[in-house]
Amino acid sequence: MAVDNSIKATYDEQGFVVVPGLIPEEDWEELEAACQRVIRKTREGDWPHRRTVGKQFPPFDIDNPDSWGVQHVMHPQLNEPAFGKWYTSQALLSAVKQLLGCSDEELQLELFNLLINPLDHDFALRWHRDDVGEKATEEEERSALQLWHHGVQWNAALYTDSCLFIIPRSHKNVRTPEQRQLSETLEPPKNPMDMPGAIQLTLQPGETVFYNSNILHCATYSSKTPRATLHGCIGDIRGGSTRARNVLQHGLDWMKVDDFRSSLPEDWRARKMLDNLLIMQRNSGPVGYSLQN
Ligand SMILES: O=C(O)CCC(=O)C(=O)O
Ligand SMILES: [Fe+2]
Repeated sequence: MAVDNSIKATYDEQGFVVVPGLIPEEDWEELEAACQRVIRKTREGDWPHRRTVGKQFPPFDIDNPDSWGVQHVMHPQLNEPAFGKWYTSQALLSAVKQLLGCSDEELQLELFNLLINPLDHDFALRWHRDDVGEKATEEEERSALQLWHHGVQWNAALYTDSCLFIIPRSHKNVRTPEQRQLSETLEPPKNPMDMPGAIQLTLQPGETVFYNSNILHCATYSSKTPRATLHGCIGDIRGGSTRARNVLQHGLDWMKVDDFRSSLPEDWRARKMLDNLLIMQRNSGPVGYSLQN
């Protein structure tokens, strides 16, 4: 029997897979410079769309000046074409299509943010699945996991990044009683490695981890360790509106404006991806939020 070495086999089995080399050498400098500019704007208070220390999940507020993420890096007001160029690049989309098992026409443009180190406070996210509430019953958890096959999320590190902890294979399994107990409050863990089955992921510069965003995961952010990690997701329209809440809770109305469309690379696929997102947006009512904040 042929051994299946594809990234998809690992991704399906483990719920994540690490892939090197998706940021082409010749684009690195441009992308890193764009990251540095948007990080500076965010820290200086010139970019309002940010992940605020003190808030783990959307909606983010403005209560703390310190930030752990820059939201909406493809927003035309940031005027940084390097982000849209990479988000729609051949290497990245070819990995995404492999993982989703879908065609170019079925790709759906979704979120693209940048995860950064806070400057003045360490911060952490509790153990969670991105779109399944912490109090979900075993039955609710099982049915949510069964329909989560139409999108993939990734972290692509520009600098060595050890922030993310995950429980391999937990994208297919409901929580054990012990895992449930350690993930049903809003408190981040004192030590993520106390969670049964947890591993800490370390990405070297240029490595990308693709993960099922409903895998159990958490993260710790040290103000001492520089982080610039490209954090995005792409869907597959065969999922219909299953991803609407997860994606639209971040506030994507700005994607409706022509300025955004015309800022995307001159590529039919980028436009088609946007059209697919806009269709999902039109077909969805108010989505609320996935997790308590
Ligand atoms: O910081 C990370 O790598 C994970 C972020 C995360 O889990 C989230 O935004 O839901
Ligand atoms: Fe998450």
